[in-house]
Amino acid sequence: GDGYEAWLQYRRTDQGTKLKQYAPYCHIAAVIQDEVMRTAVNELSQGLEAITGHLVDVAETLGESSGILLGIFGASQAIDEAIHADVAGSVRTEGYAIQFDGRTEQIAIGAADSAGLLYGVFHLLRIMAAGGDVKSLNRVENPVNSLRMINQWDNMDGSVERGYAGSSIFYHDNRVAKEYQRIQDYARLLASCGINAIAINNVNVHRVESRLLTDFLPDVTKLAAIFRQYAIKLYLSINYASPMELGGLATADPQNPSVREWWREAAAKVYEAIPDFGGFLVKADSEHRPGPFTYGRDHADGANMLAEAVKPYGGVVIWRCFVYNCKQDWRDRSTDRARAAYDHFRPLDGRFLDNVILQIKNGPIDFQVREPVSPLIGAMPHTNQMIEFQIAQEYTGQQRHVCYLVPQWKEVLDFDTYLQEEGTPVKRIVDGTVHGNPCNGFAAVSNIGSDANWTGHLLAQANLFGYGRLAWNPELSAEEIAKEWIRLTFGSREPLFQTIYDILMNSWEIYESYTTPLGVGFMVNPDHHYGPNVEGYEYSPWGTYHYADNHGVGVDRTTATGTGYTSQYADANKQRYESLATCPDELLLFFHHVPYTHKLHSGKTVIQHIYDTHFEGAERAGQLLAVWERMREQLDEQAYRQVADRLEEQAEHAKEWRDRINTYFYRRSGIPDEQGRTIY
Ligand code: BDP
Repeated sequence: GDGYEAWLQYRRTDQGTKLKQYAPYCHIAAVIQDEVMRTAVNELSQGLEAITGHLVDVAETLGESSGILLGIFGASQAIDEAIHADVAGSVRTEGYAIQFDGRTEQIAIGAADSAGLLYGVFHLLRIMAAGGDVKSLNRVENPVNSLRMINQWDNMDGSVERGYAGSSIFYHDNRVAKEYQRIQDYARLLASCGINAIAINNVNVHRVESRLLTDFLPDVTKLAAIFRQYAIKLYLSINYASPMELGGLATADPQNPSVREWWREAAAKVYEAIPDFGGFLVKADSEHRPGPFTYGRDHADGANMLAEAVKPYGGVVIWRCFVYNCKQDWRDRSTDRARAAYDHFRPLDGRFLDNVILQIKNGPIDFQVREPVSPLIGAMPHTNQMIEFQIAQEYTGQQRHVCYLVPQWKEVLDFDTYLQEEGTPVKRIVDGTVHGNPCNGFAAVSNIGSDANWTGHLLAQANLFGYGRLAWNPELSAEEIAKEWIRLTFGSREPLFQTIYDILMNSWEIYESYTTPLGVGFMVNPDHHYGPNVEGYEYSPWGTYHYADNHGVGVDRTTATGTGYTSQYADANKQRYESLATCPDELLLFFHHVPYTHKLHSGKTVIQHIYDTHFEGAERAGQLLAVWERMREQLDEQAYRQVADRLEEQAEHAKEWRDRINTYFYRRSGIPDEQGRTIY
């Protein structure tokens, strides 16, 4: 097919055994209490019909019959009988228990709320769609993170900022789209992997999008209703200057009473229309966006004003920490962009209201193929924080190259911050356990658009799926998630299964090897960020440099001789990055400026490492195409073509990367390749 069904194809289990195995479950018992529960029951019956080819009946009870029982603890007697009170007691908000009873041949899914039932249904369908065993089911699942959010960077003109999969499914021609089916299908995809929140417009809010809060509120209300059916809360990105742009006020100063009143009224109207509205997402004082700085106020002043406005309704303000001086002077090495988020926000710890959450990008700069973990994460014990990832592959091949990002996110989540002691990983900060903050979780920039297969590159669907699964449970491995996604999307036939698995699992390493070396970052074309550009940002005011000259390359961010960035980490990490002896190779040029002849821990010199990885990376990119071509017979033509076209482009483009980067460093260093390969 065209990929539209993504991982929810519920492919008919072709083997007779499986068909037989699942046939007894074509009876569902549920007393539908609300619309989310209705969604769960519909999903389950449609899924079962697709998988088994049998008609499914839905009734209020099962009686003696085999089947599937859905219910909310305390509200369904059947569920309370089927699932022991101790088990039920361990199920928390949005969680579920799922269990098979051999005596009655019934599968029971019990939850504390209807969202939990929906997640339980998707769990069961994941197993059945992959032909798994249901008779051993006996588990409790609770989401590790309470907020599992998606950020759309969609604009009302229909474009998507950093969108690589067509245009917006939410807007066109400066209107909210009426293609509700598509939006509902998206909600379903998101819910199926555990997402429970969405901000539906770009963090860069232009004048027209500001009006989502006012003139377009009736349309937003419709969208909220669609997402509500899937237990997903809707949020809006807001424009800090709205009191001026929409309200005609002379200022947006957060201390000004009329400004505060304007926001209170705006919030009241939104909540009147959408009582379960999530809240506001804010990019302020960043990349030319308005914010409290204009009025001599700080981010706490700015965020708290909005937080007060949504507080009476249980709303939150998600305030982004992507704040830096985008007009800095490249000669001024004391203004290191990597330092900015920490320098701006750390001093404000304790000043934010408890319904403000700071949203922090995973790295200190900007979603590069390799960055250290942002030192701000965990560094504000008295402030709610959440982590921001980018599913959209802005700097990782723009969904024209394959790059499975889950392994990268896993490294970030497992990173030990040492903020309390050894064993204080990012995932425990983000889930709220380390500092005991009430609000926390994951956000990520979506990678979907109007393309039939949602993500442009079919294999990029794995990133959306993987993000949701990881937000639900960061303990899942990148390997497990990849396998799950492949099974659901392509089935488990060999050698196709293993081939796709290998492509995904190697893809990040391959992409990194032919692009920017050793953590230096940003050797991309300005503006659109696709493809190599050796000095595109080197002398621009955006603060993202490699400082390559004839002697060496890399940014000295040490405290001893550089920008002092390393001091933002807890001591163990500071020491590790500060010293050449312990700084990991893959981040060397992020932290140090070294001569080309510097020896890495791998034993290679920096320059030889650059040559070797670039030659190998481009070659491996070519092999991806070759292995895919061998899978032709096993795939349907559309799926085959979609991926083959992209891999072809990747193979060609990887050569361009190789040649541009190698030539640049060859000319800079004057050191030839040890292996005598031709450098163009
Ligand atoms: C950068 C993008 C830019 C976004 C910005 C952000 O290039 O388009 O607006 O991040 O996160 O990665 O606000």
